[in-house]
Amino acid sequence: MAKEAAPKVSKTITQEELKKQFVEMLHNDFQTTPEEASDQQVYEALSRIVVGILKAKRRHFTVRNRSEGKKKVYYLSMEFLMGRSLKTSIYNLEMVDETVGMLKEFGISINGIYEMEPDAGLGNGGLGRLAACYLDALAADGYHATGYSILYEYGIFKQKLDEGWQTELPDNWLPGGSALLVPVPTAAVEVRFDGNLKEYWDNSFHCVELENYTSVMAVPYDMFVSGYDSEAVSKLRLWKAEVPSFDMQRFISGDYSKALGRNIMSQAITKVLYPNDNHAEGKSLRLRQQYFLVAASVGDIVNTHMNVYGTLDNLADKVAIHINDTHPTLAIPELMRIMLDDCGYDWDAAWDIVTKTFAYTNHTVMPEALEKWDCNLVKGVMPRIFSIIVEINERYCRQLWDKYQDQEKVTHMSIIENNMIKMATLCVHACHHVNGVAKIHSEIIKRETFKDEYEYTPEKFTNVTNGIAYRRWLYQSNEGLTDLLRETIGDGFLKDASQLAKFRKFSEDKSVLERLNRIKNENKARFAKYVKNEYGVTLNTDSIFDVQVKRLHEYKRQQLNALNIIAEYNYLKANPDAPFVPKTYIFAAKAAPGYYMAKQIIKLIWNISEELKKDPKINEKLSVIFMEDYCVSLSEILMPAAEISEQISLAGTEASGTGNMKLMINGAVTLGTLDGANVEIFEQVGEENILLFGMNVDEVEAAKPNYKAMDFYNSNGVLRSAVDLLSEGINGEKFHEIANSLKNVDPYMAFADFASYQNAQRRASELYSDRMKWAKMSLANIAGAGIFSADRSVDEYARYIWQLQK
Ligand code: 26Q
Repeated sequence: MAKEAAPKVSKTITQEELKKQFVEMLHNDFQTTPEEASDQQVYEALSRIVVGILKAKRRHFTVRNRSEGKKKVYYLSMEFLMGRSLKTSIYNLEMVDETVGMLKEFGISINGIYEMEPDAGLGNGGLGRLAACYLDALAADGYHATGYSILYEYGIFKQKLDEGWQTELPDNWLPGGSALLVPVPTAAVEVRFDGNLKEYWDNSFHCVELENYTSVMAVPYDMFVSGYDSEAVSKLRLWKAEVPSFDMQRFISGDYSKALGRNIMSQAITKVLYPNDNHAEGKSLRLRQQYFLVAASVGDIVNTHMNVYGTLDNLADKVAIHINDTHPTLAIPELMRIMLDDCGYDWDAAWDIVTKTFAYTNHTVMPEALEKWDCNLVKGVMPRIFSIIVEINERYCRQLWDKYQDQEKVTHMSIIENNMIKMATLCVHACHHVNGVAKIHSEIIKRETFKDEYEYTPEKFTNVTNGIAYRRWLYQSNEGLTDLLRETIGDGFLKDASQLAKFRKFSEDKSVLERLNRIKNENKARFAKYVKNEYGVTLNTDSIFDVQVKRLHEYKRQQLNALNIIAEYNYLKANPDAPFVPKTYIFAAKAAPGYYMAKQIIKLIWNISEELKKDPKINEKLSVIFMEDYCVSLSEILMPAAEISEQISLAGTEASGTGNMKLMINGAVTLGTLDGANVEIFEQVGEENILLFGMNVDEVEAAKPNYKAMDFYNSNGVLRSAVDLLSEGINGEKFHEIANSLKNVDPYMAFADFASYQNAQRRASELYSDRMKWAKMSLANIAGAGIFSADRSVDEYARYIWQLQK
């Protein structure tokens, strides 16, 4: 094997300097010493030092970019699922050795310190984690980027299982999480809600003013994300709602309850993250959250731009604003409002600049996730924004009429239909680019979701396949594999993921393949130890670790996985001594609290797990574990131990998926459908290194109109027995609703793919029996994972959508 990797010397800070700052910080801010300090205090002191370094580095970077007049990108998202930051910052700043060494001098182990940091769970799943990955990648690539979101007091709920039933506990993350936040009260922005519009003419100027509004202050708290081996630092600005001051005027005038009510309403805005994933709930508080985010952010963008350039005329040349799904759509009419009402632009001039500034990413084709807002609600909560949307729509409909002269078509394409505002339609009309998040998804949105819009403005539509901040799941989480890669292909892959392809050369190298197996075994053992500590459950580390971790949703088909496990259980009961490659099925998933069927499916999986435990002979070969509270930190322990990556959504439903990429880069083999980014994983590894099954999109489309689940049920005895067991009871609980839904109304066609899924599972077991062969597949996956780097994704956005210079 090739050279030992040379130790890196930090460009950021020396061990001596770090030690000096650490001792001083503990002394001055915590009145303690390194020897006496608690882990909590060490974590806080270290975090503050790191934040100080990042903040200075960002300032330096900003000053340089400004002096060069470079274009910046602002990424607006209701979610940033950051997870932990301290470790990432220390790795990205390349000060690992210095920090570990310094703490060692005081007998402190760094791993315990990392554990003190709570996850910043300011997101639900894929969309929120993607935003977090992109901040990392933007910095790594050297782009000037700012993310904007909300400082939710409570992030995504903590999941506990009570006999398999999901319960939700509040995620009170701020006590520990605030060590990484920098408040900037001087940059607070006022946001106005409610009220009524007053229109008048002043010297032939049409003026619009809001009266009797409720004022809420948006106070920024900044988080910094360093790029790996880069001068750039991304900033995430999180807005907290604060009431300016108590409305004494209203109180004195006798309107007590209104004064108090508005106060309470204002503070509620940033209280909690909505826990729905791929489901848009039209609640008034959610609408306020969305407007709060965009009004504060656009206000801040405009202030910053005006300070530098003194005009908005060149906004589109210097600023790109990205809208992460439709949730921040109101930024579009908000910028129009500022240009029209505050800056005196005429409509056409303002619209020209706005439409050159915004771009939009679609993340889903699920109809229930496409946002629509009731006109009356929008009119009440933000009257001026509503009137601007109406005007945008009227002008758009006139254009459509001119082109098509087809009333039905115009009505259908209109932004407002049946008294509802269709946010995606507004985005597509106002943005210069619209992209999907994987090749297949970008085709589907052109063909279906935005069919008419694509025909009208085809040039807007493009694809940017998702990517991940891969260093987090490889360099930071899988030490063994990182070492092997450094020894075989050098450490260029840490900065340039495409270099992972060099690893392919070793696909016939027996010693490398054996080493890969050893690394996987070590990671499995480490994970098993974690499971033993947390759950008291012993995992069979000689079994295949088969992993399905993602939000619980029927379209993701955890129920299909469960059905196959039941079928395997039935088989083992009937054939206790038949040869069987042992398997451990690992699940983790949060369900939206109001999603009844999702909670039933969690209960089912938990019950299967318990049922299997009753027969030790079976359990040795077949076991299930449902891990509670899936979050970014848990994924970091789990991914390195995974061998099979379950990506089994019905083709055409999962926009991309990103867990598939995290598992792949850790050497897991995808067992999946041709859906989302699985299609591109297949392109990278070839059919011998992926386990495909099920219908493709065209087959789904053809089969759907006449889908009769019962035909599959009646003709497949193995399937029938598994489904019947749902109704008969598993571990003492009957799952009639799941059974009935699968038999009668299942839009995700689980039965149709069942036989093919079983077949893929069998192939997996066969291949695994030859561990060298499996290691080769694993290697092909690691070597093919390079294109799924967020560094690559972000570079495509920068070049083809935002037109940024490095
Ligand atoms: C909307 C309105 C009101 C309340 C909630 C929502 C809401 C919140 C979150 C709607 C959707 C989401 C999340 C969507 C999401 O995570 N989509 C995933 O995005 C990933 C990144 O592109 C893809 O990889 C996944 O395929 C896609 O499901």
